[in-house]
Amino acid sequence: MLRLATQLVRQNSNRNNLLTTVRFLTAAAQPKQNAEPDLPNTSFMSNVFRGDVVPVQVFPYPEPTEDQKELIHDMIDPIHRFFRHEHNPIEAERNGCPDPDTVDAMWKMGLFGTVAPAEYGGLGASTTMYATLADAVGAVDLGLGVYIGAHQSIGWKAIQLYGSEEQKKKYLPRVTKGRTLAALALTEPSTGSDINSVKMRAVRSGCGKYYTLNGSKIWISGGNEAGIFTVFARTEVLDDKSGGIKDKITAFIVERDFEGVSSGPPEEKMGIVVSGTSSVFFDDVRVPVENVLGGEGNGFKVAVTTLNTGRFGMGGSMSGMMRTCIQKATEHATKRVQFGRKLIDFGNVQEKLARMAMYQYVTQSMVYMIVGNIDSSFKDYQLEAAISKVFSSESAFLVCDEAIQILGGNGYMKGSGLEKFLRDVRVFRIFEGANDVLRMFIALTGAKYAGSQLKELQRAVEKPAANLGLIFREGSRRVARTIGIQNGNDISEYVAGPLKVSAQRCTESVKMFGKTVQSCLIKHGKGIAEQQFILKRLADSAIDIYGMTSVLSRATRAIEIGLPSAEHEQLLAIAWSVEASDRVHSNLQQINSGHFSKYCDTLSRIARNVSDTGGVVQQLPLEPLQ
Ligand code: MYA
Repeated sequence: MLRLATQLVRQNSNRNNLLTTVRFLTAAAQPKQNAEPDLPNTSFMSNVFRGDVVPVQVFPYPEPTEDQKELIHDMIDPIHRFFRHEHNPIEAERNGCPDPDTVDAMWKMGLFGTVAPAEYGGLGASTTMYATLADAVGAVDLGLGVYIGAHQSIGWKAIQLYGSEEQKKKYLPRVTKGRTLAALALTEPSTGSDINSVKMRAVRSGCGKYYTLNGSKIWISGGNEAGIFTVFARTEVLDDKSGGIKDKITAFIVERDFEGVSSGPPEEKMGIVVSGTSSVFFDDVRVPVENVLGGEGNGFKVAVTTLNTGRFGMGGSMSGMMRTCIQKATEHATKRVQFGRKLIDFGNVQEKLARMAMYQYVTQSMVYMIVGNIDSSFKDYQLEAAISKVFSSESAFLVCDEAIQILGGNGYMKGSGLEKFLRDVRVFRIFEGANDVLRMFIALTGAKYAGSQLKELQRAVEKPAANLGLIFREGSRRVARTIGIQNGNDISEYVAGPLKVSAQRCTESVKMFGKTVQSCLIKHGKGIAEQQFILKRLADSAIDIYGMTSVLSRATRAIEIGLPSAEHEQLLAIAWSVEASDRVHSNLQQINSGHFSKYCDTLSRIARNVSDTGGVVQQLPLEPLQ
């Protein structure tokens, strides 16, 4: 650390700012008081699928440590200044890569190894600090965010999570401080969201010392520059249970220098041009068995866990990007005069700005809730991470679009910077798990958790004598929930006075949600997996409930500690709770309504007609009957 700081001082004139930056990034994550990692499933959202409020991860809002508070105060300006002044997004996009001096400075500051422990060359920063870095980069250039993020959110993440001591010692210092970029090589021509459909093969040699990899990967972020890849391939694995051979996915650490590794040219794409995306080819590549990552046949788990831990980074960068859009829109709305009034004096501009502010607030509140939970050693956050990815990427697109609308013709011009943001942000709804697929993941994972409890109860009812305790407990829990007296299930118990009415809305949403999930499970059983019209609405409701809870918790903190922005945060939380709870109600009412299945059937038939025709079905209204 000392060496890094000294280097920085030598190489950068603004000594105090940069030292503060490094101190900020290295602030250790302190386990929080409320951390109870041993509880069965502390995920707030998993329990919401059962209609239960388990507050441990969400109330109170995660509090920064004293160290972090001090450093946040000192560092925000310097790090923002660094990205604003050392990086020119337009020029970098024109060149198709970041300026080498900017990259050089980022390596020197340790920004490519933020959360890796110091013993492996990283800064040893907390996840909370990483989210703050993502926010700072996102505010300036999402392309640069992906350049750094694809490297450390996912590129070398699996080595940190699953690497043996030898693997960590060998590879982490190279990617954290050794100027070697890392990439996650998962996607294939026939494998997008469906990880299990990976086709690439790795065959173990007769001597058992190496695997031979053959195949190709596409759209790999950083694929053209990376020196180290985490590659996923199918291997034959001895199945412990059956004793037979099974075809399973295995993760490997592959070096570009291994013979037979090559990459294609950077793809031409809509945005995030600064972060190269390319194919990577593996032609009879020999990979030593020591480079198997996370154990043979465990590749699926390695992939999803790596992706889970990376997804909040997107939310961080989206939150920063929205902040810039809001600033630009505000600047215009407060200066531009039309029809004799400033734009900000028009109700419809006010509504746009208010909603933009809410989307940003909800996104940021979710992200810092999740990273606070990760830093507190909670393990169950996969649902929340997926929710924040979906919500933040869609909010950022909307906010940017509305900012362009407020700026009008000026917003459409390249000079505004908003046009680039809109192109850059579009992919965030597609990569790191397409939002449509993640919605299904959220709804199904939650429903499965709720269903496991129903199954337990069903089993208990089959043998009532042996399970009276469970039946009684569950029975009284359900009655209590129905008549609204279940202890701890009322969110208004946890919020500040002015937010109690909003919290009641949230509680009502949770209750209605739990009941709807339960009735869907009873009605469809396992078949729920095929009910995507229902799953989508359940996922949207879950997203809204998590959003409401995050802002109620954060605004409560603001009120209780008397932040200068408390009154504003209170307004944001109140307004958001109205909108979000109305949406939850409407989505769930649709599912519960008698005509829903007919309506879904109509939509399916329209889609079939269109796909059977290969496009729009009807002729122009002017065309004669054929
Ligand atoms: S990289 C490529 C990204 N690719 C993806 O994200 C693929 C998305 N697909 C998936 O996540 C999974 O395949 C899905 C499930 C979710 C579709 N955590 O039968 P299953 C368990 C824990 O449902 P599938 C890129 O884009 C599940 O519970 N467990 O599986 C570049 C079940 O367990 P059990 C999970 O239908 C981006 C079992 O697995 C998870 O096949 C660059 C089977 O489940 C999970 N998530 O798939 C980004 N999923 O058997 C740069 C499933 O016990 C970002 N399971 O019941 C930069 C941002 C800026 C940062 C700035 C920094 C400074």
